[in-house]
Amino acid sequence: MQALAHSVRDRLIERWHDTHQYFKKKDPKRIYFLSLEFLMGRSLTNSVTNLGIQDQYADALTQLGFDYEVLAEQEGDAALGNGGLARFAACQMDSLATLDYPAWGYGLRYQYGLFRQIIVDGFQHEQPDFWLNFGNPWEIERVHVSYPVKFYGTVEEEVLNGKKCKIWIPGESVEAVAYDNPIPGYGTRNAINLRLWAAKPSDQYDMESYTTGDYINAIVNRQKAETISNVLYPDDRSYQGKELRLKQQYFFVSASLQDIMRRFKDLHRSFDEFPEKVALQINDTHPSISIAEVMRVLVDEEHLDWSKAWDIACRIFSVTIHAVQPEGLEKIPVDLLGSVLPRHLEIIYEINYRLVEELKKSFGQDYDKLSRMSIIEEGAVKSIRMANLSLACCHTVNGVSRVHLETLKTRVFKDYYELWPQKFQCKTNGVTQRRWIVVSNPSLCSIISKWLGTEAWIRNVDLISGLREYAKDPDLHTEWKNMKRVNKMRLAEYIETLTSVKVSLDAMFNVQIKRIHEYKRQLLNMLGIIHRYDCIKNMDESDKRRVVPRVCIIGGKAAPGYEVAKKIIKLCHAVADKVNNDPDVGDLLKVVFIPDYNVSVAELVIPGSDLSQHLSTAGHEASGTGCMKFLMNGCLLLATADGSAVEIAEEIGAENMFLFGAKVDEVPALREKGTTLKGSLQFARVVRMVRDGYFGFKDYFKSLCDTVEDGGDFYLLGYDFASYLEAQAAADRTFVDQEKWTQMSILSTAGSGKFSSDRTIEEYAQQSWGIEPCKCPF
Ligand code: C3B
Repeated sequence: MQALAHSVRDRLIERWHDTHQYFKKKDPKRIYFLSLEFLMGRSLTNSVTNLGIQDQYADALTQLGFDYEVLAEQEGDAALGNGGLARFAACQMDSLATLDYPAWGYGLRYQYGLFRQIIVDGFQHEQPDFWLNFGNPWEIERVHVSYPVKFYGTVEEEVLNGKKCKIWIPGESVEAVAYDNPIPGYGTRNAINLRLWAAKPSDQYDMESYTTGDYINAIVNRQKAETISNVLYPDDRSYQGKELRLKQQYFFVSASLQDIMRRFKDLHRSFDEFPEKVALQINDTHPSISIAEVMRVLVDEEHLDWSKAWDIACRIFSVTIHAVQPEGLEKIPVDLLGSVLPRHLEIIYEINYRLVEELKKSFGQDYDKLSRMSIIEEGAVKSIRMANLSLACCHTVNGVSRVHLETLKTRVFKDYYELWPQKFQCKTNGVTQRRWIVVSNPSLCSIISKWLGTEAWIRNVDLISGLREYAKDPDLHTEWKNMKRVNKMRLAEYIETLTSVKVSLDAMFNVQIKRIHEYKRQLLNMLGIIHRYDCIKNMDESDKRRVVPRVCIIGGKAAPGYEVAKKIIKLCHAVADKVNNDPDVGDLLKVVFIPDYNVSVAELVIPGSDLSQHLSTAGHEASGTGCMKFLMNGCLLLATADGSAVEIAEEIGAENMFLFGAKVDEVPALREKGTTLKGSLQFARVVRMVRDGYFGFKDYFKSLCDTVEDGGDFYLLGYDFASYLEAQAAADRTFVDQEKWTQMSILSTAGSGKFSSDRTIEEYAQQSWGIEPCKCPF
């Protein structure tokens, strides 16, 4: 595997090198994509596919006595991210390369990626993912590309050319060393760079300690520097103002900006041209400190006037918000920021002062509004609102689906939207068909190419709609069903190896895989399964014959400190234990929890699924990208009208999916009703079964049951339960009619074109970044 990877890497490096020479020669405007997380998964299969050398490699390996697929399976995932946000960043990199955009990704090279999930007696345990144990063959260490990153210290005033200026006297310096990861495009010579920074001790500040004789402490302090890039924070929504996290953010932002500015200065003398050559994309609010850093460099180091520097900053930055709730937006306590980055705090105060002065011109003395819009949040813990810093500066604020943008406009950033409506744009997410069809579902890939008579859809996915014409063709149906069966067989073998549960290929494979969150409502899924189990238990033999057999597959990680999510995982196991061993049920129902869900598990599960579930309470899922991968693979969707599912329904027709539940605009009123809102009797019955210990662990599950009863049902499981069951029943009825099901499946794939990240990237390039393709000649 290592040898194979290195051989492929050689091919990649040639292209990557040529691409960068070409970019250097042409000097186009570049997009720099700053993200604290990238969930790349495996690289081998994707690289070989994009380079177009899979057949040659497979043949060569056969001659050497190896099997390409077996070797490919050996590769571990690069899991430098938590969930949707990070995987979306990875899809965007693939599209940027494929569409020949002059792009760079910048992030952190964590030594420990997202934890590995181990299940012991049905409980989640976390194990460290030291993914670099055997080295990472895909990266190139650039020992000569390194920059010092400074922290702490004080700010002093100095007079320079008769003008007062501030200088930051830092207290600590850490070296950022570049590790480059080539990202090949498909059907092009272009390969772009994902540059990840690792922290290394810096020599600069140690000399004194050595000379004062404190040798041991000097060494220990050197080593401490490396901890900055050690570990990825495993919670994807709540950030508790931790010093290490702030240091991680500033570390990668500072190194990236030094790199970007060096590249710019190699060819340009004046920062006036900076916005013509540089676009900076902030992926969620995590890298927002880059705004203060650009201001610091331009004002303190390049000695530009404040207003000139601010004008430049406002023209280069755009941001994408992925959160839905204001609580999901990062805040940093003022004391913490002031201690770690004292000069940046001053700069943020200055930005805020000028912002508030400008706001007063529009809103007068409306202090409530001013305080909501301020970058500084007063309160028990005075904090910096990183989202407001981004809103104040960025020329574009992107939402990730239409529903999400509406939420940003009408709730989360209402005041800002009223002030600057032109900044707000919708860029519905997408996923790359290269990884999610070509690599993970080769049989489907061949079918699509055969029926369309071309492989051009792999670069131009709009062509996939051409399948609609054959949605009723019996020959296509036969091929489609065979493809699905083979993929189900692969998945069934995987399930049996992992869990010892044998599943029937005739059953409907019904899947929910994603991070475990209350708003994603895996609990609704479980309660639905319990209801189904309860019904089967109460049936006579003739009724049982009409039941559509189901394999219910669930996978996902819970943040280590998220108790409710961990209880949901335990409930899946407790129910699975009972159901899978009940002779009354047999093949009619199986429940499987797939441990350690990650990108490569998704690549196996998605092609083998019949139905996928996206159950978020309406208004809570910013977009969702898992649903797009299932859609491309012809799995039918059972979903709430939330996030991108609304747009999917428009593309494929609502009649081709199973929609249910309260709508976004109904949710607030339903919540108001609170305790008066009772779930159905069926709902009460299944919750009672859990409460009464039917699946064991009575005391442990009590608090879980409390979350959905007694007026505490914030995510409206009780309210949506009846329509959820109806949608499930509709899925059963359709599944019995295999012709209809297959037709819906084909129409799903055929309607998935809009949800390619290629479309998303084109929109970003044209509407936000103002960049043009720069295609390296072959
Ligand atoms: C996720 C959202 O939860 C998804 O709806 C969305 O599809 C993706 O981002 C990509 O836009 N998200 C996440 O994974 N982590 C966050 N901190 C916030 C949002």
